[in-house]
Amino acid sequence: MSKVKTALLIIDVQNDFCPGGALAVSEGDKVIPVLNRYIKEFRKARLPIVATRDWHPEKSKHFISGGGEWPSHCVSDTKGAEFHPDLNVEGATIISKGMGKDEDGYSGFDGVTGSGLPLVELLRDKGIEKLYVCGLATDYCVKATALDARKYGFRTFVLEEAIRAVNLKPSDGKNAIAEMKKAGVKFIKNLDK
Ligand code: VGL
Ligand code: ZN
Repeated sequence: MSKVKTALLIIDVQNDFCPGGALAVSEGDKVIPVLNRYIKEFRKARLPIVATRDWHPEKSKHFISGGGEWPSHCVSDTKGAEFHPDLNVEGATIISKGMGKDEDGYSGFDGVTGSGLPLVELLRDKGIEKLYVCGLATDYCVKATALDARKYGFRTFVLEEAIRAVNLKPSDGKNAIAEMKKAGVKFIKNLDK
């Protein structure tokens, strides 16, 4: 792994985004074995692992019931909001986002740790310069997080085998990848590249 201080940033691998969940992403669970391999490598290298979670209130403008776009999902402290049980998240720093009732919280950079520390401060405190972004969903939270990461000046890589798209429109995932590439996000298949 590279010498530049790097963090693994896992986006929203929660029950509601996996098959059977309230806002299931097709093949969302397929990212899990891939992610578990990355998690192992980061642990071995003693590099930080951060896992974001969508953590909405019961009533939110993010939901159709509140005038938004989505069926209710990832309501805080429900089964659907838990990380998928097969994801090895122990030891990861958890970032919660979308907690306000007027908030979408697509970007991990809209989120905070349990003690209220914003993601960008957590990463800067740890001296992180480079991010590997992965998880769900390509066309919403992965995209928003990767674009913000570029804005904050991080070298940003998306692990292309460890993302899946919602694809409300079939081309959304592809378009999201193009938009990220245009913003300077690199797509890689493996950590050594
Ligand atoms: C997400 C739609 C709604 C995501 C979150 O994690 O990509 N997508 N809320
Ligand atoms: Zn959401």
